[in-house]
Amino acid sequence: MSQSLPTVLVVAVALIDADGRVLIAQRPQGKQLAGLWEFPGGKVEPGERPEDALIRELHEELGIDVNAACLAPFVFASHAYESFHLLMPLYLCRRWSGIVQRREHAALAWVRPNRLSDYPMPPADEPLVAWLRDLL
Ligand code: 523
Repeated sequence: MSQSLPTVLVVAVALIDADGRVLIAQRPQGKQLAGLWEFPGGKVEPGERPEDALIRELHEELGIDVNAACLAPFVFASHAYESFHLLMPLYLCRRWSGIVQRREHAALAWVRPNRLSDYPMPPADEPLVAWLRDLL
């Protein structure tokens, strides 16, 4: 029954470059939802501040450093996966230091907001695209 599913808090980011393109990342083989294009991020560890979790994930996954003051919470995704309910704030970020590198994903892509829907995404991420298109 969906009410008995645990809620898992995941944080994600829309990195936006100077041309208004958004970074999406393809989940690698061997992981849940492999092949789908996600907004980068990951799970918040117990006791961790969500913004700190995102800063940690961006460093690990993309090799960039982000200041918490540059993370603007934008919209929440909420989706019942088979074994847990995902709650995922999407932050916007236009400033970071370092060069984005592919460290953990199968591929990275900088995509114009009106082309994001060309990329198959996890069901939690899909509804976020329309919000971003309206904003950017
Ligand atoms: N999502 C998701 N969208 C999205 C992210 C970053 C994550 O739907 N933009 C889902 C995918 C996983 C769960 O959230 O089911 C946790 O994400 P992540 O990236 O931490 O997943 P895994 O596969 O690395 O999980 P662990 O190996 O358990 O850490």
